[in-house]
Amino acid sequence: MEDLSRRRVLGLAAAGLGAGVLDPRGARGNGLVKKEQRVPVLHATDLFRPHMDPDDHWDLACVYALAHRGDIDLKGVLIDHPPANRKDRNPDIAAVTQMNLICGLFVPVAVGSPRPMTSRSDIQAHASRTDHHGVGMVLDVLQQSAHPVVINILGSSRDVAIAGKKNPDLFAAKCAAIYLNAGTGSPNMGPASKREYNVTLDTLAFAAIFELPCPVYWMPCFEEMESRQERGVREYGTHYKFQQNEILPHLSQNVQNYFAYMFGKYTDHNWLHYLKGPRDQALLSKVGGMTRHMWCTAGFFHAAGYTVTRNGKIISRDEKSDQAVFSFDPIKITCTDNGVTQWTPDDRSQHRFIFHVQDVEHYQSAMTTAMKSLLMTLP
Ligand SMILES: [Ca+2]
Repeated sequence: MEDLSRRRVLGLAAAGLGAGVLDPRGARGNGLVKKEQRVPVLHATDLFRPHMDPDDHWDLACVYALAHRGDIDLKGVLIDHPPANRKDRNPDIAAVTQMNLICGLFVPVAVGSPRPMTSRSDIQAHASRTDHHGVGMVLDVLQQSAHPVVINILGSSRDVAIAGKKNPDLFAAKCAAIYLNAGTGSPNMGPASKREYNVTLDTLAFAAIFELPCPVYWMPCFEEMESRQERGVREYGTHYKFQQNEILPHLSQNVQNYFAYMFGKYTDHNWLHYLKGPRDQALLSKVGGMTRHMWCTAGFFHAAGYTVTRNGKIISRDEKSDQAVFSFDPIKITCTDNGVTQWTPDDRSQHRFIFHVQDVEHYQSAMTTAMKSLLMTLP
């Protein structure tokens, strides 16, 4: 076993994509990394106020922490249109604005399409510019970026799928990778298997992502949906959980207030004064005792050029550590219109990969430790 203490941890991003050592105090400012070296990222998320699943707010904080550190260049936040049956929800522009202010960034926001795809090649030619606000952001970010862009999908696949079908040549040239957080990773998914939530948001869009001419890093949320009891860590599912007070009390007051404003489900417009105001210790203590279920964290590290060891250390993907708790394995995959996936390992595959937990025993604690050290870099 290698001596981790002698290894450089929290190290270099992928070759040519970033440079520097992650400073847990956040002292490494954005100015130390040239902008063109950061990985351009577009973040598509079902981030609502009041929140539905608060994991999207944790994820947003993670990508802002990577942007603040200079690992990624966060090009935009695309927020799904609230589901048709959730008219009490709005895209949480306050959370994005709070994170922009905390990090001194100016990341724009767009809202996704309310129109489900009617086939997996449906480009919704008659949609208004309003309906295609999010689709427009995807196409614009890819067109304007000097370097190929990573796209994170954390909710519906709709807007990215429509954009890809509208301009496949642009995706071939300018989409570095799609990290698709949806579906179930069982190699034996049957036609009657229960669909994962993000798939059900727009099943045809989920299927369409696998047809796009760009790399897809598929991150199934669970291995399968059948066993509802103790959903422990499985090899082909990203799911893990942690108790929020493992991380919350260690974050800056700004970031604690960002989380409290979300957990409090405030729908006032007081986001700025709340952010700068006193900590709501009673609320934070209450939510600190709650378990949070998480899925997407590993993809953020991977896109930024990192992996995570069994001890929760964030290291460069280039280090080829045998201690990495996850990998992305090349596969061949098909997906039906109903969202039923079938995949097999394929060493020749260049553009389709599946998330694979390499260390089932340590994955959950490793991801929690890594997320904590990442979020502690936020000012
Ligand atoms: Ca989500």
